[in-house]
Amino acid sequence: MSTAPAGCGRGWARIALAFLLCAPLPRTLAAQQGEAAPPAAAFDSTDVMIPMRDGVKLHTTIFVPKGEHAALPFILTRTPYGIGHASTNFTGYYRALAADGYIFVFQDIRGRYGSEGQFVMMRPPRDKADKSAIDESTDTYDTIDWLLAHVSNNNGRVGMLGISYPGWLTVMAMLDPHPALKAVSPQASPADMFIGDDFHHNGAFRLSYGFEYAAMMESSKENENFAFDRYDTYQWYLALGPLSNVDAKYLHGKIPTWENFVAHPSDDAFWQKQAVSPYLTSVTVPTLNVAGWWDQEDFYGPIKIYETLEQHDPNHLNYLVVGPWNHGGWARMRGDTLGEIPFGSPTSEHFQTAVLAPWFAHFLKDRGDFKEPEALTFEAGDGAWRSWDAWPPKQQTTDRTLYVHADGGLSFDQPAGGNASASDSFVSDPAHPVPYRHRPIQATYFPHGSNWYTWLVEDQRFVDGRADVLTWETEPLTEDVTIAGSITAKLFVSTTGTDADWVVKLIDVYPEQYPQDWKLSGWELMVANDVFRGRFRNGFDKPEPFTPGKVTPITIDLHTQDYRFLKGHRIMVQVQSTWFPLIDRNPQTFVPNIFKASASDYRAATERVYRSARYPSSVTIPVVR
Ligand code: PG9
Repeated sequence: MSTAPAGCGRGWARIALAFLLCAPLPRTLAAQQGEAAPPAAAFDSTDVMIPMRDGVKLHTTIFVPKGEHAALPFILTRTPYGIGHASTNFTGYYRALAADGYIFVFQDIRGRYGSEGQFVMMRPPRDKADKSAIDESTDTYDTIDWLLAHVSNNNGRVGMLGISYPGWLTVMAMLDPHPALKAVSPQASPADMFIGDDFHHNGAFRLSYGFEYAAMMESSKENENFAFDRYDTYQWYLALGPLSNVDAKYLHGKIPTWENFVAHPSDDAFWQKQAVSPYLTSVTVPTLNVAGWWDQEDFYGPIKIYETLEQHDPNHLNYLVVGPWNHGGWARMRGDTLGEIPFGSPTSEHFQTAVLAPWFAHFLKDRGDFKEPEALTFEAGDGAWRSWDAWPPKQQTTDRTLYVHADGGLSFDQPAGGNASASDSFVSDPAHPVPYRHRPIQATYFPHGSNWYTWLVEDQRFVDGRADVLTWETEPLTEDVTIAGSITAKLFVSTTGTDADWVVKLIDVYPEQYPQDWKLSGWELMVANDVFRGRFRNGFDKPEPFTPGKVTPITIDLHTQDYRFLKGHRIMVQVQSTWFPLIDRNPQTFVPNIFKASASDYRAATERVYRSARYPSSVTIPVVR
């Protein structure tokens, strides 16, 4: 290999340590967890600075298995988080691949850690009319070109994978793929930062994540967590007051991503240029999309990317796997539990050894043991993997609608009766927002432990008794109800304010007596959820005030799920208007830009959810026949 070593300092040592765990091993859980790690000497590693077409050099580490071997394919991961960090996080996952023999390549993207150039958060694809333009796609192309020419004994094929930002970088590589890129696995990649991923959901700003992530990424070239002066960030964000205080008190205009949040409060050209769907007009490379049902960061994205590619897949190269995982859980944990919820088997190990490794081996090494269905999903509640010929399934389900009723009832019966204004209501007070998870709410990346990673599976009883959370539930189910596919809430609402958020949660309520696992007795597990910022009900680029008191329909996409509500459990629906500080507080008074609202704009309002024959609020679920 003719390379230019860039030094073997602290970074190199971290990576080498990580790769103690990435050498070939038998692909069994016992081997992954129990056996001593093979020596670092299993790989020759080299640090290089790879030149891009504009002269910027990107810091890259290459790990070649030692000893005699046939020509090997590359597995490439590009990351903004520091290549030592990426590889240490992904230990088990890379180990499953290493068992097959690959040349592993990790790269710091432009402007991050050891690489030159300028970092741009989610740099949009370049304007192809500008021949000198660069983007993450050209950087990947140039990297692959260099690897093929400079690393000896490669087989001319490259696979690429990554989770979240590195997943999105994988999607970018697919746009103009290098001819040697033969298989990709974008995992938990965001698709649209205004509609469904890290920064906003349905136009509602993800305050804690957006603020903390932007500050972490743009305060320095390396990750640097914002220093909160409190453990419970619920209090910190409440004390912050209106969002204009973020710059006034803390960021002082120095964090470009925060400035973009403020400058683009609607789904304008800024967000649309960055959203990936319009660029996904063909499946250029075999693609294994991966998502987790309880991904606290990017669940919308991977499903959207799969569904968009699926419209352009005549050669059947586009696949989907969804398991009972949080963000990246398929790579980082056994996957037999998430928080307190058991799944009955080590689902991550299954993914790593029975799906991921055979997938890459098939496309990069011509290995024949590849039997991947179109879509493979883990049906939680039941604890079984299911194969589908389409996702969401087209044939196997019937849409059934659960309606909310008086006295907290929920059933498949449509409401009857002549009183159109039958409804339930609550006062939503921005001064006392509903916490999204139980307090104390540690910072997202709090180094001494944060419940962020498992909040989606927390027991929702922590909001029981709050007067600003509406709850409806079925009688105990007399038979299992299995859902597979898309879930949609349709609310008929009114507000005494002129703007409002609507949060809908679909919940599995365990029986009060649950001897299989007593601590789960009565547990309220969110199966689907999302928030909708009411001003965007007629278009995410068209914010409009509510007319106070006027009944208004709102449709909320609760995404897809594969879940079995077991006999004896109940199905619950909850509605609330705050989810803090996950979502910033809606002032409930319409203002042109919430980032510029003043403290006096934040006012309590009465929110009403109708449940009459004329205005039947409901959640529609795809029930497996
Ligand atoms: N969820 C993270 C992220 C991805 C893309 C943009 C912003 C944040 C991540 O885990 O990489």
